[in-house]
Amino acid sequence: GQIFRLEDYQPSNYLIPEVVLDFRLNAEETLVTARLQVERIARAPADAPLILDGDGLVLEALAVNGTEAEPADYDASPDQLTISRLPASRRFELTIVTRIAPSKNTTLMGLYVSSGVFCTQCEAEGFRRITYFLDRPDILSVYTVRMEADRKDAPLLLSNGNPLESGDLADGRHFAVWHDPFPKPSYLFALVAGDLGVVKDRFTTASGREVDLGIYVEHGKEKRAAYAMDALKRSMRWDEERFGREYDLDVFNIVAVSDFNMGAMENKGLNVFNDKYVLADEDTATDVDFANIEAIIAHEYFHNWTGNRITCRDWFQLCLKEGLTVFRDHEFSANERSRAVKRIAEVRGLRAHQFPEDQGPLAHPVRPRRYREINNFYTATVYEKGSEVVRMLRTILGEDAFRAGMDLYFERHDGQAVTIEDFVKAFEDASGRDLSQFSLWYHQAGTPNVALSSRYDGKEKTLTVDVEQSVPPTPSESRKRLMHIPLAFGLVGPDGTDLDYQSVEGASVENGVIHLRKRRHQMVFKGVKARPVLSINRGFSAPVTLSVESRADEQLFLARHDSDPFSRWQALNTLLTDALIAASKAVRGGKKPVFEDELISVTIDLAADETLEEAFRALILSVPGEADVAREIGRDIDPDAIHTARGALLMAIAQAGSQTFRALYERLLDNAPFSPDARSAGRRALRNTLIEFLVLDSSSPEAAYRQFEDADNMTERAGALTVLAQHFHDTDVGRAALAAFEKRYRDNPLVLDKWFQIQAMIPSAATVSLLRSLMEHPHFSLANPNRVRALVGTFSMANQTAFHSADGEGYRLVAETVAALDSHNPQVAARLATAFRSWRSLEKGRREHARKLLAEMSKRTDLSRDLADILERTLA
Ligand code: BAL
Ligand code: ZN
Repeated sequence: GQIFRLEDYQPSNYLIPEVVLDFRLNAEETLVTARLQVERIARAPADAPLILDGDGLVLEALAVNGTEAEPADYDASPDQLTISRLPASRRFELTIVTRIAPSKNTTLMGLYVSSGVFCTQCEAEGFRRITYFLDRPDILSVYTVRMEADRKDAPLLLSNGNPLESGDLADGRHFAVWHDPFPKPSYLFALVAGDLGVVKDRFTTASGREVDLGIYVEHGKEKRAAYAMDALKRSMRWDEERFGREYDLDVFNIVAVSDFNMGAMENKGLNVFNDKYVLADEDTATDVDFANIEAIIAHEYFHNWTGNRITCRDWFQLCLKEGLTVFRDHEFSANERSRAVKRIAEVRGLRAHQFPEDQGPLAHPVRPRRYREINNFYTATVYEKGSEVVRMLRTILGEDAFRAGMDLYFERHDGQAVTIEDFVKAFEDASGRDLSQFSLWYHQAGTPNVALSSRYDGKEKTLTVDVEQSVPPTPSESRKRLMHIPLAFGLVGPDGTDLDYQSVEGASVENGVIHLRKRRHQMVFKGVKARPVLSINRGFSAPVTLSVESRADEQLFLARHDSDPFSRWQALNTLLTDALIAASKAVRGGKKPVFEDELISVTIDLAADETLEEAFRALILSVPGEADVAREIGRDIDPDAIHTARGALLMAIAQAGSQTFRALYERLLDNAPFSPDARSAGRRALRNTLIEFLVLDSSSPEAAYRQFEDADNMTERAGALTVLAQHFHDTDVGRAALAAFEKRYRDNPLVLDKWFQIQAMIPSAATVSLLRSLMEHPHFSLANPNRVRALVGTFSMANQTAFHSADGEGYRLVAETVAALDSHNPQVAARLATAFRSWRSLEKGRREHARKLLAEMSKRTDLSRDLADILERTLA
């Protein structure tokens, strides 16, 4: 397949300043008439052909300046329309008529039908499935969209921008016209037509613009959109207050659909959402769902400036909008919730999803230099590491200079399609700083490692710190350059407060941040009055791995006393991970794992510490997962040994914490009416972690079953069911709970997804066959991405023992699903296939099973470009 390279970027010879689209909507056959005002750029030769992108299109008619084109003057294939003879004038009009079949579109790209609703998904290259176009993000056009549909089936007709007119037509049909005054790339085009319920509200912007807000959902689900609406209004206000960004149209609409490849899409003025990230109430959504809805509503809304008003020059620049917008939604959530808890959750996510990507065959820079299929680059690296890079930029510049850089970026580039270089330049110009070394974070793949050791001289009152950075090789990048790594730190004194020092040599230190720029730094802190413990990378200021030479008692001290809550969690997490690695080794060597009493007691003490917020204490008790331990081990992994080791640790904590946990669990019971706020969610999170320890300690499912029965909200009900499924799936109680849940929520797809998901995580040799039978369940369907992700995606990402079962049957199940899905929805198939990305780090037997299956799959001749690309890179 063709490889696209950043260095090959060429501006287009033609622009399309204006587009008028006309849709005759019909599920089986939709006619699309596109009237394009085309302009040849001044320096292009007059005979330059115009090559428009298509994907599976049928051309019905083509006219140039209103006259039907001569067949000899153009060439139309499903994937391209080349017009070789064009008017001599630089401006002309093209009229293109295409015929498409929305009901047959299973890829969920372009125009398709989801539960009877016409909707679109055009990012990255879906617009070319609707009409022939210069389908690239640097072609900005003003769109006017006219839609015609059956009034009964589709009383609602929405597109980007503001509504212009609407009315009735003959034969029960009607029409509406929308106009978006802001030039935009084709990937931001959207239309929705169908019969939906709506929640309406209004928002007045800082400068007094009245905006009509609408969230469209299936009839009967309107109440479940209330939280999303509230999150939307808070997001709009926050972007004004924090970044000075106001909304710019008269309407802002969100539509929830049930079949969607991604989480949501930021189409100008008409966001389309996976309904999972809109619909919530206490009976059907967990606190995690509420938090995700808040974050994603914010994310898509924030794109209005970072992505839409200023967009990407080409798809290599994807992180320009995504990394930045993730950073903005993270800051928003931190503002609305607990900053420390939010940060810990972000870092856990980064380590779980981005680190393995960066450390495996699919590693790529935040701004990639090449791709075969851009859909495969909507990755944790582009999004999450991209956000970390922006966070580091703020750490380095400080809040004020960062804001000045953002202001300059908005002012300078509004209405443009730009690059990462443009973005970084705005910060250089606003701050007067040289960010060239820092920019390597965008260009160089791999997770840097920072090795650190320190020694204190009590006589001289000096602390000497030796630091060394290294970046491991990644595919096609064997030699790495030195990075600028900002490490926030503190010298924690005996009483837990940070010690002062008089001066420091060997590296620049500003506002509590060490700036590493060289391979090695030897730093000397002078005038340090007592022996400190070095607390490093506070708040996870840089996305690196650390190798710290420090004693366990120093980490324990930090866990108990660091003034930075993130570092307290990190210190404990490091100790628990090290203990689990040692225990896994013991298990593999046929020994019984043992854990230090002090490690167990600090965990329990922190969980019980009433001065700390409950959500933080819940994170303290969520001991590192099996995948976290596997990642840290890094090679020759035996998932069964890790599972056994972790089980032993949970049991040790459960038994030692027995009394404490019991009392705490009762005390946390909240009789107040449900509220999704962060504090209440924290209490429920802590109760949910405690219930697992209670049932482990008592060896009985009773307490969990009681919580399952008594719960008045989904967080506690699903939490209890998860514990029952994990530990008591083969008991009557476990089976009864699963059956009761299914009966109650059979008709609610989003909740039924949880039922599939919880079973996909069961750590048992029987889970593969359970999954095979669940795939025969009347409510299972490969056509619905949420369902596939809930069952097979969860299995591959969150069931270490069964997915990696030693006989290879877990791999086979996933490989077969990927293969079956590929002809239907390549994007989802390719994403599922990334579950194999760490195959080389497994022990020999499993590695061989995975390799064989991957090799078999990659031999198929009918693979989609999406899947072929993932398989080829995974095997390389
Ligand atoms: N642009 C694709 C969905 C998102 O990141 O918002
Ligand atoms: Zn985004």
